[in-house]
Amino acid sequence: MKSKLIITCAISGAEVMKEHNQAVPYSINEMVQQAKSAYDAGASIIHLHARYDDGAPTQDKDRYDVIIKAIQKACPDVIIQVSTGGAVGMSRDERIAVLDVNPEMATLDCGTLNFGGDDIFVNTENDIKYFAKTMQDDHVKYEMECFEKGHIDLTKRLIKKGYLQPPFHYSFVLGVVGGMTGEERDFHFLRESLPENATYSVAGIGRYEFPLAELAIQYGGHVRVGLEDNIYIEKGVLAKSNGQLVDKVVQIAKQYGREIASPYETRKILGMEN
Ligand code: KMH
Ligand code: ZN
Repeated sequence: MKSKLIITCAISGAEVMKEHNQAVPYSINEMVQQAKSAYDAGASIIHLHARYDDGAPTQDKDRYDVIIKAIQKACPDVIIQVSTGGAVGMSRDERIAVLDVNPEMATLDCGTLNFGGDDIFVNTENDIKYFAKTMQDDHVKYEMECFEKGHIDLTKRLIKKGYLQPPFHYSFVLGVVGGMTGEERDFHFLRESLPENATYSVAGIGRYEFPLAELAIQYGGHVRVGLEDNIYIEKGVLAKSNGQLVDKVVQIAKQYGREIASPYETRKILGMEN
């Protein structure tokens, strides 16, 4: 039997701007509104990038702290997954600063890739070991973000050498210019390449968002949606909120008889209960 469906909402991102979709949150109040819309619609995890009021991305722990506390006030049991990826061009030290807020969950980016134009999102093997060790020492649950198959292969090498500890939870982020596409065969290739007993979530960028969500729902995976990944609710129509994107996934899940996991159930599925 398939487990209940975990929906993660990537509400803010670091690269998407209000010029792309007015609903992208910058201020603390906007972050809370967007997180609450996603949570009310069925998201149990909020994937969070902090922004300043002018939209500039930051990994500053004090800014994260204020945003996290404000979101928790509005959505008391929600799981907040902070980004250690930050924005393209940030240094390792800058990116890891967010872990000083003692988050419950964080991303662990598992390889380097081109990120459009001249941009490179750098995650060397030593970066991954360093981020993983810091999170393990601090008991932060990590989600391993893989943008192509080679990233999964690298995690398997690191698992063998003892650098990564179970239970393993992956996220396939597909459709980044420079990473792997999000076609159906890509999805199957990746899920069939995972270590035994790993759980996974799928985040499709742009037009890949909902087709990949539907596949993950059918095959027992989990789903991430949100304005970080996709600004449209359907072709050419901007999403009004993160909640609207989450609701669309909930409706697809209903068609397949897949129930939605609460934050409590999500912690159990991911082995986060203490
Ligand atoms: N903003 C991207 C360069 C993560 O959150 O860990 C990296 C990213 C991954 O979004
Ligand atoms: Zn992110």
